[in-house]
Amino acid sequence: MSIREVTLHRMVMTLKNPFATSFGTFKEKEFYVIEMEDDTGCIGFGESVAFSSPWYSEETVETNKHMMEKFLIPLLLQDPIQHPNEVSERFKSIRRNNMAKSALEGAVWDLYAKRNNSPLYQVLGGNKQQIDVGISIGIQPSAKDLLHVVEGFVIEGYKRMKIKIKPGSDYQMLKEVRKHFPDTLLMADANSAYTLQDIETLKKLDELGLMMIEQPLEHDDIIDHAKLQSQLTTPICLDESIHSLEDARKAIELGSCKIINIKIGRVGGITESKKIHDYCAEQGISVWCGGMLEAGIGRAHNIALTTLPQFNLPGDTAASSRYWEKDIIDPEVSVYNGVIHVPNKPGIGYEVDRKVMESLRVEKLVFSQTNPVSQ
Ligand code: OSB
Ligand code: MG
Repeated sequence: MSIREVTLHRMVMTLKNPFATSFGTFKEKEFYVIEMEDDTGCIGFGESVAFSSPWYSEETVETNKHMMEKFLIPLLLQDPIQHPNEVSERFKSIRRNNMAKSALEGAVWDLYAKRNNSPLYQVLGGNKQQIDVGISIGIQPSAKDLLHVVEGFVIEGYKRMKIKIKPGSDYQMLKEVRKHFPDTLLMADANSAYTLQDIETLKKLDELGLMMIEQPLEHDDIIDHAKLQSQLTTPICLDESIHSLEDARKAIELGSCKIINIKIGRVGGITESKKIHDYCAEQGISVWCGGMLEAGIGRAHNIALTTLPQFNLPGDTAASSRYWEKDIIDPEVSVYNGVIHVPNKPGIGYEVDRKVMESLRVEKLVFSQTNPVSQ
């Protein structure tokens, strides 16, 4: 397939409720929708996931734009592509910038599936008609607030509660939740807020029967995580530390984690996500699909990926309405009793609602084979 034109739509969407992590509070999400058209007029969509500032990883919305515009889009427009698996190969000469690469690769996958008139999840080899999902809950001002929020999501039927923690908002808060919800699947996500000096606090969490603790230590560490895991019964799940199959292999070999959160953007695309998934399946390591407060297109890619068999724990892909007044896809992603029904339409399985998208768009850039530099 030959890619004729790539359009970048820069979006700003306001979150319904601010989302607080150990690094700060999000009120809105800025990102690019990637629209990719082939020589037959078929269109695929992707979504960039980097945030406006580089707190989660070094990438930002601006660096995504720079990399796509100056390096990655010209590489895609240059020669035809037979299969989306070739995209990461083609981008190999460019170091890291995984979220920029992944945004484009996602559009290639959608385009490829649509050309073949098949749902993306089937093209990926997924085998689930429905997927189980949990929810990620931001840091709350008090235990009372947290209990109230958790109760709402338990009633909605989400399959597990992930609660953001940081020093000073951890053991006591989670203990209250455990007391009121003895049978709910609970986990914590620290987004790298601790060091080994906090080991006593982290060990106390073992009392609470958590499914796992996500990324307690530094984003670029797998050594201290291995030391910590050897002293905890709670499984460690790595998020920020895993950018590739090689990272996953090393972390598993060292014993740095027992579970991996796969985020398509963080690992550079669906092809790399599948490789990590397959390796974890061989090694008996559970995986689940993380989230980056995506709008509908990114959410749809996550749903397709989650249909692979080793995604055997509930992910963070919640309903569109948890984040947005109005999502950019039609229908929106809906969750009933903690389950998403996987769409059977070609490609990502949801239509992009152009009216909504254009109403929230702040910039549009077009690149074509004849004009690989934006008009
Ligand atoms: O660490 O998984 C994370 C949100 C923003 C950045 C990082 C993370 C998160 C979440 C929410 O936990 C995931 C979601 O609901 O999309
Ligand atoms: Mg995380």
